[in-house]
Amino acid sequence: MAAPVLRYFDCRSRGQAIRFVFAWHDIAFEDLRVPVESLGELRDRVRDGREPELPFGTLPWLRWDDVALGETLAIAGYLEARLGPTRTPAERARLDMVCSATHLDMQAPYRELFWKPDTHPEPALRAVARGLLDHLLRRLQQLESLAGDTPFFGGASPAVADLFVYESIDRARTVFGDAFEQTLRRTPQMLALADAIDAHAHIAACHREARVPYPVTASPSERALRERLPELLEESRE
Ligand SMILES: N[C@@H](CCC(=O)N[C@@H](CS)C(=O)NCC(=O)O)C(=O)O
Repeated sequence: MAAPVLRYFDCRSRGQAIRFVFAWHDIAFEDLRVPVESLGELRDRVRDGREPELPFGTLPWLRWDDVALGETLAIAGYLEARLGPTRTPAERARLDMVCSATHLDMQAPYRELFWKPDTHPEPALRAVARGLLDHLLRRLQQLESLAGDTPFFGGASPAVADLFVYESIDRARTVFGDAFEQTLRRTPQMLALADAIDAHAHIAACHREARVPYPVTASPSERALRERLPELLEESRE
């Protein structure tokens, strides 16, 4: 059987949760990382019909054996069906709900923060960053209410949805540092879920071997904006 191929930009955005799924399951996959600077080029190729394998002209894209898929949530659903235990329709729907909430509401909103020029006026930038942190806390509290008495949404071991929760938390930890850590302590089950996945040997290896990309988005302003964040968030607490 051929190794799965994941094609995505060399940033976290919609691809990192999927990379963590393969890492957790110790599945060697071809991690085709398109440089973030190539977004324009990809758009040109899609427009000219030179990307026939991408169903909607977007990444991520996964090929595994005879299945080829676009759309992040479809890929997540396929991986859960292929790698997870048999579940009832209600259990599957609950996991889909968690994947969708984390992907659309905890990962996609970084666009609003980073797709801004790095000269963006400070009060506005601070408000967007604070707004995103508050939004993440609300989502974590909602996830905490939804969590049952097992360590993961998937039960005793993580489902794909848990790795989407993990990516949302790990990304926020990396981007917001202490400001997010304080937020996370208010949802102890989500903190425990993230710490348990963090401690897993294959996930720890991804971090240790720098296989998790620094950029969250393809925005050329991201690095400069991130460097300003700790100071901005510190000031907004005063
Ligand atoms: N609904 C799609 C959206 C995918 C998407 O917009 N991907 C971006 C990269 S994060 C892309 O490929 N953009 C190409 C473009 O904007 O032309 C999904 O969830 O996978």
